Amino acid sequence: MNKTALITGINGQDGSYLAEFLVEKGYTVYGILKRNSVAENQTARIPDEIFKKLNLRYADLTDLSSLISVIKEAEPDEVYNLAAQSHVRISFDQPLYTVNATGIGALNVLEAVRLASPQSKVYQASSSEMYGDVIGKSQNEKTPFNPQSPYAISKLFAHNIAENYRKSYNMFIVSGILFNHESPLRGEEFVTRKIVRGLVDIINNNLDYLELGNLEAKRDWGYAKEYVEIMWKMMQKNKPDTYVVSTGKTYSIKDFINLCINYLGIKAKWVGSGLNKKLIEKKTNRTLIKINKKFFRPAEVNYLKGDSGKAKKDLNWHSKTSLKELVKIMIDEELKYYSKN
Ligand code: NAP
Ligand code: G4F
Repeated sequence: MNKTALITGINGQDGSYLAEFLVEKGYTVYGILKRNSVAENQTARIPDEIFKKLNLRYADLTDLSSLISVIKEAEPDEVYNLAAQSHVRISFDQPLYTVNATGIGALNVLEAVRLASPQSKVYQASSSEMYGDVIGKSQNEKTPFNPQSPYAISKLFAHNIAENYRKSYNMFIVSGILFNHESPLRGEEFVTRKIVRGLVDIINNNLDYLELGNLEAKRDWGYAKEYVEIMWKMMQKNKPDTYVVSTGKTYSIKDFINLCINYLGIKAKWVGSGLNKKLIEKKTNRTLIKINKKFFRPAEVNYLKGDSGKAKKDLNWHSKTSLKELVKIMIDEELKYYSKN
């Protein structure tokens, strides 16, 4: 195939899966790392045999000249812009950095491509968080956006400027509005991985109890490994477009916990309400999960459920992994990791 791809955010969850996917397709893969990235020398997320084949360079989304240098060197056919300050709660603590990295950073990628390699195709990682306080039962490409956090507002700026560059400069820029997607590679500070890791720590007596925020919010959770394939599929179309990617099913954080404790064989019951809600193990009366208001957000996104009918029709794509299967994948991997360390 002999194609070259550049991935920003290559050491994140999606970047790691995408790097593996593209190397296996025969791509030459470049990736950018920040100076203090965890993956400077190696990353637990990328298998050794794939890591050896990557061309990693230092660059930062907030530094246009570094992006131009890498793009000039790589001359990529495809640029996947996956880098971002991607944590919604942290975007309230670091709003200026988030706008700079996640919003202006995406514009820097577009400008670097426009100036140094305008024929390169670009994928912009847009997010279902842009829907925010949603109107309607499910969200598709025509649903209005109503963002609720500095992160979502930054992503909406990036999404809009990407669509604007597509039109204004006739550049090949696709935008994937991906709903939440999880995996064993998910950062430990996101709720699904935090729950899986926490429960496995508790059953191994390494943690007394887990503290969480709002358990009533609902999310449409898919499997990250499947979602990187559709990023690539969008880039292979003749014309650039915008697509929603989702499972079409929604579950609360509490539903996710219930699936986890069932899979782990923990017999427990929910007691109390609001900030006093707790998960108690039946046999021992021990508290497994408590609520701590520090994990609530100043503004919450209560409900997300995607409609990816357009992706199904145009890209022949649908998600295959149910949430129950995803829970199994994540817990099995966590237990494996635990037994090794
Ligand atoms: P992730 O694990 O948080 O990865 C983000 C990556 O961006 C990390 O590798 C991080 O590097 C890098 N990064 C952060 N700031 C940077 C900067 N200033 N310059 C260069 N690199 C920087 O996120 P993910 O879950 O893989 O998601 C990938 C993309 O899709 C993100 O843009 C996210 O916002 C978006 N998205 C994710 C989801 C989801 O459910 N996962 C859904 C919709 C959209 P370090 O680790 O070295 O800091
Ligand atoms: O796992 P989360 O932090 O993901 P969130 O906020 O939905 O954002 C993720 O998905 C977006 C796509 O919609 C991406 F764009 C974004 O980059 C990121 O990958 O939180 C999910 C829900 C929230 O409602 C939150 O309030 O879980 C709730 N939650 C309850 N307790 C918690 C906690 N979230 C976290 N992170 N930690 C808790 O203790």
